[in-house]
Amino acid sequence: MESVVSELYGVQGVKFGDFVLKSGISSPIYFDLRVIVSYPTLMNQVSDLLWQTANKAGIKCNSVCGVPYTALPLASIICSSNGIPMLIRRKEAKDYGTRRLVEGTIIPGETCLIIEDVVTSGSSVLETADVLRKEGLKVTDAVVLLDREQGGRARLDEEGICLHSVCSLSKLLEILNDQGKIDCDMVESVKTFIRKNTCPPVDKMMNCSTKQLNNQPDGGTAKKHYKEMSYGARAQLPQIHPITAQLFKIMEKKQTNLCLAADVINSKELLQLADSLGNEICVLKTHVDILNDFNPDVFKELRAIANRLEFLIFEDRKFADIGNTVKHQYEGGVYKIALWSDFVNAHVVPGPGVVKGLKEVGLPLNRGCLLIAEMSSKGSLATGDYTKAAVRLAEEHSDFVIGFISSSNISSRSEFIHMTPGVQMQIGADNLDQQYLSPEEVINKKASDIIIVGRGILSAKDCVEAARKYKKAGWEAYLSRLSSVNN
Ligand code: 5BU
Repeated sequence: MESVVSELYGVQGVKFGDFVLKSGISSPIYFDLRVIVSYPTLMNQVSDLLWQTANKAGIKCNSVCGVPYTALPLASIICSSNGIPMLIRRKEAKDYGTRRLVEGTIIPGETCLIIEDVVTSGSSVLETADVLRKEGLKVTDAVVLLDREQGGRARLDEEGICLHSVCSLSKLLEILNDQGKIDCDMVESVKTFIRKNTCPPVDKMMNCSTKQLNNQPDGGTAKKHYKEMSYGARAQLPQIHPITAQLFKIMEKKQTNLCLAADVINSKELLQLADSLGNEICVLKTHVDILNDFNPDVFKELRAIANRLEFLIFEDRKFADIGNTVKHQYEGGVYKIALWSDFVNAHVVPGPGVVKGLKEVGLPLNRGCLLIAEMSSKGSLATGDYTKAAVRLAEEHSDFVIGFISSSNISSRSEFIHMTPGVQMQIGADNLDQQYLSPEEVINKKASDIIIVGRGILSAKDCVEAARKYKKAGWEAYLSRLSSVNN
């Protein structure tokens, strides 16, 4: 193993320095094991070690599946060298209609062993296990080259998966230190980083205060639903999209989960609303195409107000066409939405293409997208399997999709945000089939994250006072949700 660790260091599969992770956290160590595909001898050695570890543990399996993508070639080598059937998990379904997520012959009831390169929180292994289990396979073990010792083992254990690692992070540090490749200060600095960024077991998390939760980068995602996690803790999740992290941080800092639906038809009024209500909200939602007097400068000004008063801008465009068309609608035309809107939303009715098209424009600009999984209007057809399909699509594109428009929480993944329209203090409806729930119902009972309020605020005599009332109601509902599950 010593020689493999040395090789990994030599090919820069493991690096030391100052790295900013996707979550925004600064780390002294970084693994990029994708590079090993360029070193065939190393690939064979790593695959060998993985298989030896499985054998030593006495694992019996009918097939092997690598977590995409880095572990795919490792699984191929293991299967080919040892004559074991392989299964390939697709990250994206080939065809939305047939939705084949696993390639290979699946015999329900058989056992599949998962292979992975690095385990941190365990979420990638769990995702693959979920997919395999849904196909009727048993998943009881996972073999990993490197366990970062950040809580993944305990989390997997809770889900009935035993983790076997070729090497732990402590062992890797020890080997590289012995070989003189890193000094004792670096060893200490990595160990401190790991200590501070480890997800404790769930039973301990259940007793954590909100403050403690906020300091947990993984927020203890194991079985711990985000109903039980603070917005601040979720901002630190390893897989979080930068826009969602920013949003959760704003919510925690300003103590608001209120989004204003700024449905006005005059630009001056829009800017005045943004200016006077900006302190009360975390998001301002626009419908740019209802403005009678749109001009691009309005959105420059709106952006300046958003930056000053710290809220995000969400253009409720509801894209719903083929990828190529939505790409143009998002990037170009009169409105150039991608230029000024932090995130947008899309219907899932066209299939994955709509997300792929928007992503081509949005990803390079660090934008995000919500999928419309449910609607607030009476008789909406977005229910049942349609809603579930939206969740799957979000999971397949989590580099761009940040969450959902839905009436309640519909995904167990804490990094997704849920925003709910159709909110007023009084439960009821308007005369065009909009239906209303209260902030308490939406945030506390249905465990959504953000209330979207339009006329509840805009029709009030004093909009600022009304916004404060909704802000308070939304936040109190959130606090009581947290305290009811954490006490
Ligand atoms: P209201 O005035 O609070 O009813 O406004 C609700 C806003 O949310 C409005 O801008 C709608 O376009 C938007 N909305 C909605 O009401 N229901 C939905 O399912 C979706 C958006 Br998606």
